[in-house]
Amino acid sequence: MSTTLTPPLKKVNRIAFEVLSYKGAKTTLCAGCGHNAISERVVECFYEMGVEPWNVAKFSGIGCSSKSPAYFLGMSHGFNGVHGRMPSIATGAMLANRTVLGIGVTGDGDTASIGLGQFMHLLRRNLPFIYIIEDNGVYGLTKGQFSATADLGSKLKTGVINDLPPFDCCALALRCGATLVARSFSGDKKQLQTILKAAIAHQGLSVIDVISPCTTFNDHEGSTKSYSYMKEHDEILNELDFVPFYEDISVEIPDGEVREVELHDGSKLRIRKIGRDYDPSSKFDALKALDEAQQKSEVLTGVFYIDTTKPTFMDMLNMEDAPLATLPESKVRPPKEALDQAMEELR
Ligand SMILES: Cc1ncc(C[n+]2csc(CCOP(=O)(O)OP(=O)(O)O)c2C)c(N)n1
Ligand code: SF4
Ligand SMILES: [Mg+2]
Repeated sequence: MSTTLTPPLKKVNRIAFEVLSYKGAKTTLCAGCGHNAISERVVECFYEMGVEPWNVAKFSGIGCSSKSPAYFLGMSHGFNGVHGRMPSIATGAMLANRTVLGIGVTGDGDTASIGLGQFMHLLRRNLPFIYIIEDNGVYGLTKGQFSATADLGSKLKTGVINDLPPFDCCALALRCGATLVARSFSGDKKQLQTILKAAIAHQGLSVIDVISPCTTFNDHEGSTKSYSYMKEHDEILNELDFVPFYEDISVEIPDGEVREVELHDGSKLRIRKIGRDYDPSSKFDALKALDEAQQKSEVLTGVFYIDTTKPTFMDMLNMEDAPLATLPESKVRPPKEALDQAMEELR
């Protein structure tokens, strides 16, 4: 007697893809590196949100962190730029095709040291883009020198003490124009997932600074970016919940305690304050909270600021919806009369 075995049903997301379709190459980073945990969160979030991987473009610069896009979304487009120059490449690409979802992964050196100028200009523009800083306070790839986010007084393995104050990438992002600003820790799976999903749904520039310990060069006693330091000093600002647009969950929200922010695609980010009075639509509150935390040597994590109303760079430039490469010549090339007129004016 023969029995027919039914193969087990494969788990798929809302666009019928398995999680495998969201993975990339096998990582070559060190065991325990925080960057690996962030790649895993990216895979999970893009899978769970049902993002079409072929409609995603990944960007990075140079560093261990900047190698990460190779380890997720293997079916997506990717561009690995020069050290610190990812923002201008990403800006050009996103302008050329506003139908793709852009995600950049960078390091604290890539962003706050060599790439600071590029980062600042990206912040001004509210480009719809997810900008993840994998922040370990050192240049991991070149063997662990201090970066510009290293805290004053923190110590290298060699005993060298950092005598310069750090740039706080979230404070810069708040001051200069990003519309979703958050900090998380690579070891906080739920918080990082929620922030990433909100960033996927947000139409504007999301800056996510993720403290991501470098197990090889900056995970020792005296480091302020180590796993043990984060365990003791992670101060969570708010509890976060993400309700995607395709799950119609209506829950009574108690007045005043939870703020619900509706994102561009109809998803909702629910922000519940913990302890202190805090308004995530106030840059002033956010900067004050960051300053206070720094004075107490705490690492504040959570969503600091969100604004869903500010026009994006594409809106400001009045860009076409269609990718520029698909526009007919009649649209991209000025007619002969326009050129003749310009020449006439130059006479
Ligand atoms: C123009 C240029 N300058 C310097 C370097 C050397 N370099 C490569 S990666 C890096 C720093 C990487 O640090 P970070 O961005 O924090 O990434 P991590 O390796 O810590 O993840 C440096 C200085 C380079 N590749 N190119
Ligand atoms: S050197 Fe540090 S940052 Fe680079 S892969 Fe190893 S642990 Fe990660
Ligand atoms: Mg680094």
